[in-house]
Amino acid sequence: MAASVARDVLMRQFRDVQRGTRRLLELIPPERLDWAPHPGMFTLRQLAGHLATIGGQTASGIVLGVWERPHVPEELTRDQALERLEASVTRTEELLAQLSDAEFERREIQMPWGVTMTVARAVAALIEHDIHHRTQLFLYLRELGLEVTSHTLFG
Ligand code: NI
Repeated sequence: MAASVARDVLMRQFRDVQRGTRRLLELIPPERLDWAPHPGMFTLRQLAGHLATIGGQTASGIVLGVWERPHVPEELTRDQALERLEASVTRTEELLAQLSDAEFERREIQMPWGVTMTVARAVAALIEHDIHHRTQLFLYLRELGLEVTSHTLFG
């Protein structure tokens, strides 16, 4: 079977995005986990927990058809978020590795919000979602006075 360029590019981008996420999670001041910029927005803990688990949860939906309900424990620590991120990245890669290149590029799946898309497009949507929340975390940390820059993400 021919190697899938689209698959390689998407999976590499997924891993690259997680590396930046990991660097931001490491900078979270543990004493500020309950902080949020505005009432009703994610707290730092909720945001960290969401970023740390969404990959594996989404891969479960994409590959197994089991869409897990996101849940962030109220006492989640920064180190636990980092552990969860590692587990989530591994789980995402292991689940998606179960698919052939043809399935990855062409299998149609139903997303929880009702639209149908290929696995490749769903992985692109997962990455887009990760980048959205990673930018949110970046701004939270800036707001708290930490010296995060594009070098933090890409350096
Ligand atoms: Ni989200």
